[in-house]
This record gives sequence, C-alpha cells and structure tokens, in this order.
Amino acid sequence: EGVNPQEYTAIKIQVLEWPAAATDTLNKAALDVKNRKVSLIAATLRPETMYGQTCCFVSPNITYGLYEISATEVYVCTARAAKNMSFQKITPVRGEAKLLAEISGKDLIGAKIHAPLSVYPEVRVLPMDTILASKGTGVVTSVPSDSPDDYATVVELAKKADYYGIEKEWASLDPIPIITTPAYGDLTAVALVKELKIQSPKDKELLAKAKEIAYKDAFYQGTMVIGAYSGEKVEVAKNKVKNDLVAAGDAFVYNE
Ligand code: A2H
Repeated sequence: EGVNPQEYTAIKIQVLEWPAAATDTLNKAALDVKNRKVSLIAATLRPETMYGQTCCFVSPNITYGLYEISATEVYVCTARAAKNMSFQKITPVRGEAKLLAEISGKDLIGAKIHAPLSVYPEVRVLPMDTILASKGTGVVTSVPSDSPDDYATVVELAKKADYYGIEKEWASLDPIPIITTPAYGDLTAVALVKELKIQSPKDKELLAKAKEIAYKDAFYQGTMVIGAYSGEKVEVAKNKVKNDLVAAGDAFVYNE
C-alpha cells in the first residue's frame, strides 16, 4: 500500500440478470435479491471514460461479498473494500459492513449488467485474471478504447471464448471513441497495444508502459468526443463527469 491515499470513483454496475451458478449460491445463502438493487462496485481512476464501458471484469480467483447498504441496496466487492467503505460513511454503521452472502468471481461470469453512462445499455461480467484483491474493490469496469489492460483482456477473451467459458459476443463489443489526442487519435488503447506489439494480458511490462503513456496523453492532451462535455479538455471534463455520476446516484467517491 502506498503512502498517499488514492481516490477512486466507485461506479455502481447494477445486476439485471444472474447466471445460474450465482442463483444457486444466493439460494443456498437464502438470500432473496428480487426486491433489491444489487450492484457490482468498480473502482476507476477514469470516470470520464464511462461512456465506453463494454463489460465489467471480476477475478475468477477472488471471493466477493454481497454487503447490505440499505433495505433495498446491496454492493458486491471484496471484504477488504467493504471494510474500507465502512469508515467512509458508505455503509449504515461505522466500521461495519453487513455481509449477506459470499460468491466466487467465477459464479458471477456472464451476469447481465447495466453500466451507467455506457452507450451499451446491457453488458456482461467477464473474467480478468490480473485483478489484484489488494487494490480497489476487486471489480474493474472495462473500457477498451482507453485502457490497454482492458483492451488486451477483451481481445484475449474473444480469441479463446470457449476456454474462458464465455460467449464470444460478450467480449466483442466495439471500443467506443471517448477521447481524442493528437498522438493516438480516438482509440488510444487500441493504438498503443498495436504500437507496442502487446500480444496478451500477460505482457506485463509493455502493458505498464502503455498504461502510463495512455493516462498522461489523455489527461494532458485529450479532448472529449462524446457525452455532455464533448469538445472540452479531459483535464476539465474528468471531474464534471464524476460529479454528475455521483449526483445521479450512480457512483460515489471511495478512498484507500
Ligand atoms: B481504470 P491504480 Cl479507461 N486490479 O478504470 C487491477 N486493476 C485495477 C484494480 C485491481 N484490483 N482496481 C482497479 N483497477 C484498474 C478505467 C481505466 C483505468 C482506463 C484507463 C486506465 C485505467 C477503466 N478500466 O487504469 O493501481 C482500474 O482501471 C490505469 C491507471 O490504483 C483503475 O482505473 O493506479 C486503475 O486500474 C487503478 O489503478
């Protein structure tokens, strides 16, 4: 853990339809989710890119918790994140996160979800092996236009859909232009993955390099090409999009 606190925007990605494996797990825990809004909570540093969400990643190797936030709302994230949230006025009782059920990331794969702001009204939960349990919420929303990690992962998933136990179409939604920069155009992550000849999510060093370039280029040189702040600099639009998401009840600020 670093010395400086990291501020994330926590995006609420509502579950619309559970896969059979998840339904089994919830039934065994005697948890009825019919009358509750259940959301996967994805931690992002790039709220201005949420228009381009094409899926949401969980790790098949992480156990997630369903935590009660109110009589009608449930959040899905790691226990570690829920504990942190309980000290940030996100859960009803300070220092407590009420666990309703546990679920393996594996059982969430294929869930149909609604990602706020996305041009795709319904997307799917897909697996990402490189998610760290020690960071954020353990849930990563996928924006392949602007995140080299996300793009490399969806390419890999589409290529080996059977191996990953998913439908190829779930990983094949087109990346959406969100931001344009003079150096990389309007699909920065796609351009960088090509330029650096990144072959798979396992190309760690190249992906770290791509991530660094993409982040700086978009922040300092990028202009929005979609949404309410189209035409504005990313540096300025970033907080506006974040504030709009929070005001709409679709996101909250999460620190660690
Ligand atoms: B970002 P930092 Cl468009 N394990 O969101 C691995 N990666 C994680 C994670 C975890 N437990 N939790 C969050 N992340 C990802 C959007 C995005 C992100 C774009 C471009 C770059 C980017 C869409 N994915 O991140 O280690 C999340 O992906 C690169 C900086 O705290 C989150 O923001 O610096 C970012 O990594 C947090 O990384």
